[in-house]
Amino acid sequence: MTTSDTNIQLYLVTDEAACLGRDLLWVVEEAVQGGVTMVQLREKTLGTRAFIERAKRLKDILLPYQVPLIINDRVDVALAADADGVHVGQSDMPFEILNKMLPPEKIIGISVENERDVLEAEQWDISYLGVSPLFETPTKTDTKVPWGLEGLRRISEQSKHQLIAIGGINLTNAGSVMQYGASGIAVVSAICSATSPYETAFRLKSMLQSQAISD
Ligand code: TZP
Ligand code: MG
Repeated sequence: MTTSDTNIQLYLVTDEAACLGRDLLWVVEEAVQGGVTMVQLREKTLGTRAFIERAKRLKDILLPYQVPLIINDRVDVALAADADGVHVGQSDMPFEILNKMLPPEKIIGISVENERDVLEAEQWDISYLGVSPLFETPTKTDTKVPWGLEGLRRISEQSKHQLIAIGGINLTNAGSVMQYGASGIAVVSAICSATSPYETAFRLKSMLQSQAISD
């Protein structure tokens, strides 16, 4: 199995602020039991040591479920916690350097915000492209212009990579996102802020699976 075969169908990106005061690790485990296939630990305020500690605890939780742990932005934290990979944006560590720093089996995901980013990423052996943002979202307001469903379709016609759409995706629109060429969806609030993260992950997963079967 190469990293590009990784099952990223239902990707949970964490945000403690979206968890309605509940413990983030509890929310993640519920979601994984419901069907999440990959988790990205995204921490913008933790110090390095606390970030590593949290990553290690999350890794211990995810291990029995065989769900990969991806670290947002911080290759040093990913290496320290022996996480399964790193997700970077366009202003983070450049791919060529990241690729040298990480062992070859690690997953690397990159956000693409415009057509130029997509073209550039075609030359790289990356695990997936994060199509960011697909729709406007209150969870992240410093984003570029949303791709929209037609933008997603355009990328899917050009790119060899798995496409994971992120931004404003929920139970209502997840089905159409898949119809427009995504191989998976990444969500924050749809799961972190759900009354039952388990139930919502389960319903999202069932929807994605039925979509895959009808293809
Ligand atoms: N990157 C692009 S949009 C986004 C990130 C981290 C936030 C997505 O949050 P939500 O709640 O799923 O719209
Ligand atoms: Mg980043």
